[in-house]
Formats: sequence, structure tokens, C-alpha cells
Amino acid sequence: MADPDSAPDARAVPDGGTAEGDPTVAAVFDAVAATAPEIRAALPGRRVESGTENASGESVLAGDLYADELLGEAITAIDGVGSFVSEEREAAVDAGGEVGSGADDAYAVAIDPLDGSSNLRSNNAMGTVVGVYDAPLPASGRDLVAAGYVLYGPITTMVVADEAGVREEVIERDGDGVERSVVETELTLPDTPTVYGFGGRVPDWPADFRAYARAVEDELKLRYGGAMVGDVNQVLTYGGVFAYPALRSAPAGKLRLQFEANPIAYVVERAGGASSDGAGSLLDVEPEALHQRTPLYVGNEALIERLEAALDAD
Ligand code: AHM
Ligand code: MG
Repeated sequence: MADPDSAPDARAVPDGGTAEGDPTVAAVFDAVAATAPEIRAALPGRRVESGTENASGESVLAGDLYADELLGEAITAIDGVGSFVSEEREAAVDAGGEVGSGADDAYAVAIDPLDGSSNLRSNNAMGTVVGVYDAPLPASGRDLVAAGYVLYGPITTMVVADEAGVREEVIERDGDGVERSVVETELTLPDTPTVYGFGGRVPDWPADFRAYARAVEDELKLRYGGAMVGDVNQVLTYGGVFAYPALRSAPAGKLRLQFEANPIAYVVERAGGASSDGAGSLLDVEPEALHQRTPLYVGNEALIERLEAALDAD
């Protein structure tokens, strides 16, 4: 991760806005950046169960709900956003305007408000994942016009991918607003992979994935933090592979296509890496349901090709 104070290409983004690109996309990431310090500041008192379950049947923490509310309010208020959906909500929220591919049509925004929120208890990294789709949800990853994530690590960063490429910003609270500093303008995966992180329990991994993991273990260093955003950010920083694989007990894996897999696949592919659901790019997975799950494998292209060959061998 580049040091924001010493990065030679560090530049402040004027008025909290992005320097280039689609105004609605810029407004979405303005809203996400503006909300980030507030979400972060609210976490200490929200490490407890909220007493509810989400659409995927998982128990929701107070932090998940708070982040969801704040982001929902900010994103639905944006003019060019026609629909908003979150991992924590059963159905899409109509934000006005028709979502589609026409020139004047609005975008659909999908978020995972607090990815890796089980790390709240152990005080490890977490994040927010955002996908901006040019199609009604559930949509294909090919309909993404931009995607990104906030990483609540020792510092708060935001990674944004769009047609122009992938950039990383440092987000800091500045009075009542935020200061954003772009610290990477062309984020790309290093050519030489270094780290790996795989979710799930080893006995629950299918034999073909276990064989692949065994080979990867001999070559790379294990770095697994339990939050996809943090683990993927390590892969983007050092090169390598992250997977939340198909499990014997859950062949569709754990992660959700609309809120987690598609946006992360978009970021990693834009950064020069590859993504897979085990058979092909995640961006080509047929969308069937809002909360559908998918196995997820992302990282350096050669490692993803080997993964697909290993899963195909049976
Ligand atoms: P969440 O969005 O409910 O937090 O679930 C997704 C997270 C990912 O960030 C992470 O890769 C995975 O769940 C870890 O799952 P587990 O704790 O079951 O290993
Ligand atoms: Mg998540």
C-alpha cells in the first residue's frame, strides 16, 4: 500500500468530487466516501447482534444495519440512481427513474454495506462493497459501469474501478466533511504473486480444490483475514489469489453475486487480474436471483487458469 504522505502522484480531489468520468458514478463514490468516516466512527458501539437475520439467513450485527441505513439514504438521494439494493435488504428500493441501457436511464446500485462484519468482534479489517450497474438487478457483471470498495483497515481507503482503470484513495475526516487523496491512479496486480487466502474449512473443500490449494500453499504465503475486501486488497497489493470456494456443504459457496462477487471481479479484472466462478469469468455468470451465491476465485491470471484446469480435471 502506498504511503499517502509520500506517494509522488498523491493529489487531492477537488471539492470531494472525482476528477473524471460519469457524473452519476462520481456521485455514488462521493456518497460512499462521505459516509465512510461516519460508519467507521459508529462501529465501536455496534459490535453486537441486532437480533435480525438478512435475506441470506445470516444474523445481522448493529454495525451492518447502521452502515446499510446510512449508505441507503445517501445513494438513493442521487439523481441518476434509479434503484438501490443491499445484501441486508430483501428487495430493491425504487429510487426513481428507470434503470436500463438508454442514454437517459438511471443506474442500479448494489452494496454490501459491511463486508466481513463478523470481524467487528475481533477488531479485524472490514469493508463496504459497491457495484454500479447499467441494468435492473439482478444483473450480469458485464452490466457494471463501475465498482469499488472501502477498506476499514488501519487507514480508510477506497478503491474505485471504472472504464478508465482502478484508483485508490485515502479517506480522512476533515471537519464535517472528508478529505480524499488519490494515492494510486493505475492500480494493477503485481506480475509475481506472493499471497493466498482461502475461505471455508479444509474438510469442507471438494477434493479438486484441496489439491489446488495444496500446490498453492507450497508456492505462496498464507494471508487470510476473514473479510473478502481486506483479503482481496492484499492480493491487489502483493499479487496472488483469494478464493471463497464451492464447499461440499454449500456448492454455491458463500459470497453473493450482485453485492460481492461481481463488483470484486470487476475491480480485479480491471486491475489486470482474472476472476472465476470455477468455470469462467464471474462477470459472465447468469444472474438469476438478487441474493444468489457463487463460488469466487480472483487473482493473477495464471493462478486462476490453473484453478479452472484443476476443477475441470474431475
Ligand atoms: P458478510 O458480508 O456477511 O460479512 O460475509 C462475507 C464474508 C467475506 O468477507 C469473507 O470472505 C467471508 O464472509 C468469510 O466467511 P467465514 O467467516 O464463514 O469464513
Ligand atoms: Mg460480504
